[in-house]
Amino acid sequence: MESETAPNGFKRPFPALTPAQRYHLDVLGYVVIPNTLTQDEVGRLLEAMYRLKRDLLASNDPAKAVVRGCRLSRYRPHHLHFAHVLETDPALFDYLTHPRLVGMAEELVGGTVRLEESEAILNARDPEADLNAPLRYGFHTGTRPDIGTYTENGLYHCTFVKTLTNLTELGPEDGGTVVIAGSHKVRCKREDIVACAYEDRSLIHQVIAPAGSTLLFGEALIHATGQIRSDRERVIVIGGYTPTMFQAWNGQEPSPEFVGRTPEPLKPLISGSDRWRWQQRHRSLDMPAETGP
Ligand SMILES: O=C(O)CCC(=O)C(=O)O
Repeated sequence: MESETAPNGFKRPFPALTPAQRYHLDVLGYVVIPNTLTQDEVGRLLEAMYRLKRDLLASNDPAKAVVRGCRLSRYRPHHLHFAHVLETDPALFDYLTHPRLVGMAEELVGGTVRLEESEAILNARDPEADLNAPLRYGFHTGTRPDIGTYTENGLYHCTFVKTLTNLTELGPEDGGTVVIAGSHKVRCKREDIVACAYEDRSLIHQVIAPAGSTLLFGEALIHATGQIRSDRERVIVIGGYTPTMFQAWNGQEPSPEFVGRTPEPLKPLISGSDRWRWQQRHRSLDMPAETGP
């Protein structure tokens, strides 16, 4: 298998998924790849996230504070949602430009990508949640099957893709992301699909994975934050990727200074500078995954 080595030398695997992982992604709309990060990478990222949390909460008004380009888009004592973590720490930059993870995103997009957003969530059990009530989730999507998805070589592709990596272990009670399996292809009203999933809860799949594992999915899949029922805090880091001609999420465009400091081979990924020079690339199901150097 040959790698995508752009003239600028940023090498990532193609395809990044094994045929079985790709099939899982096609059928269910997501795949969880265990242990994509080493323990050292997870440790560096956790340190960076705890430092960022400390620095943001040290401000007089954490809901409005901006630290190293990052702000809290959701601020409740048990749930912090960080927007634009890209510029906050080299560990986050390394995560968002991780060749294997970018390769996974490119495989699902079907071509070269730009970073569209960089986020993180640090959450714990909601002290007000009634753990005996039937579970309800904040189900949502970032695109729709008839707008943001297409088929090539018989395989599903999506133009808005996320990699969610958990830095803490996720057991069944630890609030891993939940998804409605198969909803990435169903062209029906979202509320109707959600109603079906509440009626047959086997359709709701939850991430259970060791720390350092990555959930890959396209944003047409209906998904939500899971419910934490344990005493364990959850920390996840999120990369959003789109074709190169798309825009970054509102308020998540990298600063010109940061782009200026970014190594040349990674600039198109970080800044979207390739714009309409999008290079499409589609695998077939039988291609084995390219394993890294
Ligand atoms: O908290 C989670 O696990 C879900 C995050 C999410 O909904 C998203 O990144 O779009």
